[in-house]
Amino acid sequence: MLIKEVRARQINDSRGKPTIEVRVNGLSASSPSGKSTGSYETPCWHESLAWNIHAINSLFFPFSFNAFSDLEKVEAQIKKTFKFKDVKSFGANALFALESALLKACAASQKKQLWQVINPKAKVFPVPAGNAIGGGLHSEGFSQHPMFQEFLLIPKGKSVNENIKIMNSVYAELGKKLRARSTNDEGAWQTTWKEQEVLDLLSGFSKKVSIGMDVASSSFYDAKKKEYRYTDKHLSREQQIAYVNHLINKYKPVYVEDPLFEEDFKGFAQIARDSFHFIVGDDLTATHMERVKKAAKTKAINAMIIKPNQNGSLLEVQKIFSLCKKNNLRTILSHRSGETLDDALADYAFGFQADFIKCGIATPWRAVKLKRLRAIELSL
Ligand code: 2PG
Ligand code: MG
Repeated sequence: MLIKEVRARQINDSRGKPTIEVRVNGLSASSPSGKSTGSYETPCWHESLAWNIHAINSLFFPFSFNAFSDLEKVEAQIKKTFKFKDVKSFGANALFALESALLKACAASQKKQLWQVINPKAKVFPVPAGNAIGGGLHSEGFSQHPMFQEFLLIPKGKSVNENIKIMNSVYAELGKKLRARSTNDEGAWQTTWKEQEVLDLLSGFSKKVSIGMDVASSSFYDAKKKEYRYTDKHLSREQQIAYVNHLINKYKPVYVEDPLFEEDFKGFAQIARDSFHFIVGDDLTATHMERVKKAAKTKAINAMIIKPNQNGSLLEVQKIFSLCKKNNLRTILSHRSGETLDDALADYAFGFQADFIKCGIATPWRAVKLKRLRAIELSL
């Protein structure tokens, strides 16, 4: 494929915040943005969104683009043009949208699906993990909410199609039981219920779904006082570990994300050690190669969240997937709380053969990704 036209422009995400959309030969891709961001994420922009839009519109691509590995040429060109040592200096959101648009255009030019450009042999579908009841930073603005950021449904169906139906029906029933009147940033039900009340409610659906939870504990950890600050209690590190272990034993979630703050690799390992479930790093690992290596070496986790726009480079994202597989770490490809209507996440989850895809349940920004995953399943 000849790269004929590359255009970047500003669009709004689901929170109404500006982000980037890149169009390559008429095919577009965009970047989401997080709210409970980890300290180790690559910054979204080099200087600003405006700088990146201008930079992409003036980039010169003196080569053709025919395969995933041609991203190497693109990254080399960016480094050369802007004299960067590391391509991520370009900004993760700008780099991801550009690379994603190039891959989409490449796929279209070869009459392929996006996932086929990543891995034509992909076979196994990721299990959706859908945020059904929310709290934490995603429920900012509501006076009372659980401290945990996400309570996820992990459906027990046999196909993507069946799993989506299960998630939708359980999500609707939960809304009624909670008498919920609003949803938060990710379309998860807003509630005043506390963690254990929510977990008790979810346990009632155990025939259809398993429970996942994103504690996102960095968002309520006070580093000076070394305390996890809940509205009704302040827990020391040891108390937080005991609390999380108690919840794990009682509710048997298949997946617990960021149970401790983002620097406590040792604490993570203490929880993960005798686990039959997945202890997941998100803020801990931040889709950052060095952090993933450290987490693998210290056995801090047995699964991790991968967010392409936490890193920016899809080449590195591919390497991180390989590293996870080598170290027997399960992978969860994830959306962000501020999303766009881009559905490519489904292709990346399937193409990279992630074990799970975390992309929400309700609202157009989330549903579009599930719809795409179902379309891939139907096409095979
Ligand atoms: C998370 C994500 C997505 P954010 O913490 O896992 O659910 O939130 O995009 O706000 O970082
Ligand atoms: Mg998280």
